[in-house]
Amino acid sequence: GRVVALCGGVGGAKLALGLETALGSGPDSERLAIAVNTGDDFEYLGLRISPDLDTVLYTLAGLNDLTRGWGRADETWNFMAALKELGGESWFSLGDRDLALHVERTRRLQAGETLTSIVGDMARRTGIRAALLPMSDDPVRTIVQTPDGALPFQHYFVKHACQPVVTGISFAGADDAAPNPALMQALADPQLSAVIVCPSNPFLSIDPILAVPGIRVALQRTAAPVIVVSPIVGGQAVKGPTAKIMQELGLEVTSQTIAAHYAGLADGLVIDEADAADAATLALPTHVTRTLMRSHADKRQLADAVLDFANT
Ligand code: FO1
Ligand code: CA
Repeated sequence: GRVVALCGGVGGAKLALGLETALGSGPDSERLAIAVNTGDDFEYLGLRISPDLDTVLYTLAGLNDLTRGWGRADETWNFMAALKELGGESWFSLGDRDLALHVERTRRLQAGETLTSIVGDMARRTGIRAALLPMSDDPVRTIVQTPDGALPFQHYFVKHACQPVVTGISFAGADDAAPNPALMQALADPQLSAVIVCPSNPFLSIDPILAVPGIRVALQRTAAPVIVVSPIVGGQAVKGPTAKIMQELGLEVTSQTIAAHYAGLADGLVIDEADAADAATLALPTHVTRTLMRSHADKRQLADAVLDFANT
């Protein structure tokens, strides 16, 4: 059957790579569709920036930078340095190689092509077998509420380095966005065997996907099991501002909070060995395994465990 993965940036991309390896070696290599958050997207220097799509693209293509967690490996920064000397905006860094993708994507968008078509073509050209699907071709923008007002996501995340207290999160444009048609088709496919929610931030990376009209309902309707991989390990978030934001929103950083967040949607939860004690108190079927993904073998191991759990 087919598998749909919902995914944000780094953590999600790692499992997406594991899933592609696990599924791609079989006879049917077009089995994996990856729905990617575009709520982090914004316009900068006249260019369309799509951080999560690019993290997934670069990770699956083997081009990603491992230490930064975003952008390309073997990157140089001449463009940014020259721009800064000229007094240009430079709080958000685009590497020289990364710039090529941004210029080409923006040109094609301006020529009227959809984001889905552009990403699909770039994925093919970089040797990716899975279908990379932006959650929507329409603009959805994650907005972070703070005591000093609303901030577009990248302003909160990069310009303000996640310092402001988060009092709420909203997804501008979501109500009017159409879900990606290829995603809706994959979710309605009778051959669908599992939906995997990758260990991405539930509030910042997965909620925007679920906010696009039609996607949540499609996940509820499918007969395929919806399996959530918790981004919590040992009562801490693996990466990024997840734990800080959860605390600011008054949520405990536990598997219970993750389970409650996906109540009515998830059929199973995968949690880390470090949180094994939580399993007994969770209302959902739970599978305990190692969820940290450092090596390629880790990614493949988690992918195999999640797919096995989904099929039991
Ligand atoms: N993150 C940073 O912390 N600083 C940057 O200058 C930066 C530039 C950047 C450029 C392209 C891109 O695709 C991602 C970039 N990111 C940067 C990461 C981005 O803010 C995050 O990956 C996400 O939006 C959070 O998931
Ligand atoms: Ca269901």
